[in-house]
Amino acid sequence: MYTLPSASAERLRGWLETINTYNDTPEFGTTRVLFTPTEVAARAYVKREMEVVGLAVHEDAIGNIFGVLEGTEPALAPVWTGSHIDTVLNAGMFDGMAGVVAGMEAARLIRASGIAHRRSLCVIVFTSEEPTRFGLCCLGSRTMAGHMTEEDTKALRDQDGKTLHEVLRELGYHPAELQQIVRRKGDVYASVELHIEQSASLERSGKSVGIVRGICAPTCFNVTVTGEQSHAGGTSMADRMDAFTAASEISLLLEELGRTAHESEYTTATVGHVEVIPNASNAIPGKVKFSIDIRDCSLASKDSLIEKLKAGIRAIELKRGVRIELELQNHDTPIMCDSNIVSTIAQSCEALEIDPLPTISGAYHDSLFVGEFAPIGMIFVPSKNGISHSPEEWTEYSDIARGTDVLAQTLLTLANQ
Ligand code: HGY
Ligand code: MN
Ligand code: MN
Repeated sequence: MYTLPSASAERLRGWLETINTYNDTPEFGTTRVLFTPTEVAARAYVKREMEVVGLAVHEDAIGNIFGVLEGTEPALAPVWTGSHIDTVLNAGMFDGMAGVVAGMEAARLIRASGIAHRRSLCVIVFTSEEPTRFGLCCLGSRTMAGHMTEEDTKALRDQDGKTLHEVLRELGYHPAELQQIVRRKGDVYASVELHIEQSASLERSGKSVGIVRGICAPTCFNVTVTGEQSHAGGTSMADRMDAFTAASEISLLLEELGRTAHESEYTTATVGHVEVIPNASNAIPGKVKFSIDIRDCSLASKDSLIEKLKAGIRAIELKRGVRIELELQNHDTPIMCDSNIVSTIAQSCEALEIDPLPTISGAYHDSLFVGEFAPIGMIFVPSKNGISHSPEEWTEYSDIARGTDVLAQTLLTLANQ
């Protein structure tokens, strides 16, 4: 246990409220989409504040931001913390941002304490944890794990048809140098991300800190159902090939499988984005495009659900005479957290007289990909009513401060291992 100053809830609040002013939908939640002028301005603000804290700031070829507090033995593999500042549409002000400001505050506390730490500490803002702009999540950490090439950035397009490659080049980043970002095992000693829980387990248990044991991983598909566009009044019910009712049947099948067909209690299945063509009240939809998001903490359980889903989709295709195309976006692997980091977080909680809740993350995080090359851990702080990805998202600043105290103790302990 180290004697560190307590984290300042007011400072955390100031950072979070200022980051939240970089928002494209102030009338309805928070929207800060990757590499838009709003997000770029928010990045600049965070970089300035990192420098105020005393961190040496740099960015890599895909825009991951690093704020470094150098250790006494800088040649040793560093300890990482951090999260993201991009959001989904009409979101809240804590998802990702809480982990970034907690990392900055933990670094500030450690620096103010004057206690030596052998390993350097890096506070990271990962590029694009959300899939909002390019349909693929965790672009920065996915690249670090070696899953993103320059060719991939040319294939990812946003809703306006612009590629990630073009956007990176326009902002002065270097998509040709992505390979230099790739990390190998041993490059990072430990990584600990603080995040809001985005679920209600902490609140229901009356606890203020969660220790994450494992992180569920997403498998995402874009589905296109092609039927026959026709007149709503002139086409008899028997003569229709209605793409929307076929899509609806797939969605209900997915919900049923999510509820019943799995071995793990952490399975989720969601249709979140739907596009109906021509979207006219008196025309039978000829085409429907929609998203499928399946999560699980067990890969075997997720794979078994996907097989059942594909069989069910084939049956719907035959029965309704429509064509159904499934385009896989990503099929990511769940991960368990590192036992040394989990016990270090637990010791920090004990030293701070906090009784933590061991938990599983239903949401994915950049730690899912960092965990492919480094030992990871996560610290959760409560989400009011378990709500996230919504303007109703709320976490008490005092809870973020308590979580930051645990984070600072944990980072300093790991940095001296
Ligand atoms: O969707 C997720 O799990 C993350 O919050 N982006
Ligand atoms: Mn999110
Ligand atoms: Mn997040």
